[in-house]
Amino acid sequence: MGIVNTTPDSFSDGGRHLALADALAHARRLIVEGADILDLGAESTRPGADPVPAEVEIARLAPLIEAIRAESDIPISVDTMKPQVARAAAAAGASMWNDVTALRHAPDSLTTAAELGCEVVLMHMLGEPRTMQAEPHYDDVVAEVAAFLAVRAEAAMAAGVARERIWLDPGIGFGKHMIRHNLPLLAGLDRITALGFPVLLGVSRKSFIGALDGGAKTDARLGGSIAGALAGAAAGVAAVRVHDVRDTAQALTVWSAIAQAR
Ligand code: HH2
Repeated sequence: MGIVNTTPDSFSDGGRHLALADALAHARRLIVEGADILDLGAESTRPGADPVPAEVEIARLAPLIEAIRAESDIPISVDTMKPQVARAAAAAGASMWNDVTALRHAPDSLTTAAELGCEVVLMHMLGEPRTMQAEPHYDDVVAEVAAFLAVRAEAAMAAGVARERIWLDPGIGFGKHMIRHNLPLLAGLDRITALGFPVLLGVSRKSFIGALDGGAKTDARLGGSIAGALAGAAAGVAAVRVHDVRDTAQALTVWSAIAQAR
């Protein structure tokens, strides 16, 4: 899954693809590089990010979705917590709703997902983006994240979302201590895949990579991002959400060729 952030403030690429033409050029590049899904976001979820009004999100996303749709049938996911935005995105041609709040943000999130009939990504986050990195605490991070995701999947199904449309995501970096929580979660991913839903994993350029590698900045985290993607592949995740599609796709191709030769 290739990331297209049409935001002024995303943590690693904010401002680079805010204009429609730039975002479209980036989407085209990711398709050529081997993305199987595009994930479009118009509101940063980085710690401390300011909320974006729904109309602004829609104004950034709908023309971009329509432009991509006009030239490609690649599945389009939209990274938003707002049902109005998910609706507008679906009308423009998106088929997947990636919600970092696991359909908890608005009272009509669950029913909207059911009504749209789209695929949904339910991600784990402790707290909300503005405050999530303030002293997160878990007794057993893998068990708690898995239990949360199982409960949200049940809630989605109870609201009418078809089981086969549900994806789960442990939410690396969302209300997790960089080392104490993210690493056990990555080591315990098989307990998330064991829940029986496709799992999406997002490690690309995240802070724990810098924490492990002498403070490496966002644009110097490709090696760590690929290491995380391969850890996900080894645990059986269905997709990895990445900024650097070409290098990640190559790593996954070689990794799976070796796995098949075993
Ligand atoms: N991570 C980010 C945003 N959305 N969605 C899912 N399902 N999983 C993730 O791990 C995830 C996500 C953060 O990355 P990015 O989009 O690059 O930054 P920002 O939120 O600042 O736009």
